[in-house]
Amino acid sequence: MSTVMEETISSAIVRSFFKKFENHLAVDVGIVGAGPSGLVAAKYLADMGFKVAMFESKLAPGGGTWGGGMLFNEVVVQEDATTILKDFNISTVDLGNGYHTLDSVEMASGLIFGARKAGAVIFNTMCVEDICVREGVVCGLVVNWNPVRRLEMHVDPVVVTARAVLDGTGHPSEIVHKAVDKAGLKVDSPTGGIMGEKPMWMEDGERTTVINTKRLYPGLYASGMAANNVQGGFRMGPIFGGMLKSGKKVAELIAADLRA
Ligand code: 48F
Repeated sequence: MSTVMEETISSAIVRSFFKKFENHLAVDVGIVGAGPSGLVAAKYLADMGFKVAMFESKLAPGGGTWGGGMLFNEVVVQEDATTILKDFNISTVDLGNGYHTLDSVEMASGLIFGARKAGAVIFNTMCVEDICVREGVVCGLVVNWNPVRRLEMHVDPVVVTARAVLDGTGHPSEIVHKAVDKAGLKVDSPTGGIMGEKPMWMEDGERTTVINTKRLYPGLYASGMAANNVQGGFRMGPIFGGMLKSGKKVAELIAADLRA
């Protein structure tokens, strides 16, 4: 009885995973959450030559993209965001009124594939449970398996150091919460803390998502709904132009700071 194939396959998976993980224990940019804003940021940063690792607590990256609006698997983007989708080779249907529709499955899978192909590495099923702060700079992510967190197992995490940390965790802005509530940092918001997301107002939410995308503290940035939650922006539902533009803006901000 031969078990050569079983041994070969197990060994290949274990070796290649640990090579990948070890190679990303110190990165230029650590992105928490693989939703649309984080994935767009990951692609552009990787395209610029930065070493990018993304940590996504769920099995499937893509965040709130997959389900469209109310599980109708279509989303809407504004005309001026379609250039970003073209960079990912994602198709849209022009409605002729300044808006385009697109298949949410194509959008999620296209953003994931584009970020990965650009060179960003996505560690799915891993959650970030804490941050590192040294000498006034956010400089690392504390990571663990999400099933460990969900089962409340008493298992210590490991640390991934990063020159820049992006909170792309969506509505809860989990990483900025760690910065404010646990590390006691004052972030760049009107109160120095987290203002909290306001109710639905699509037009204002879309406009301010991009404005709210900024460096919050040395080494710490927020994009997408995380940025909106920190600055007290409105929610906007299944329109995604603001998310895409936020991801592109934060990539440019991070790149400029890392090159300075
Ligand atoms: O919420 P999400 O899709 O992020 P986003 O880029 O986009 C928001 C839109 O999807 C939507 C919207 C559009 O109009 O309002 O909500 O702001 O994705 C956030 C991802 O972060 C993961 C989470 O599973 C999701 O896939 N995430 C959250 N907390 C953690 C995390 C964590 N602590 N560690 C790792 N991943």
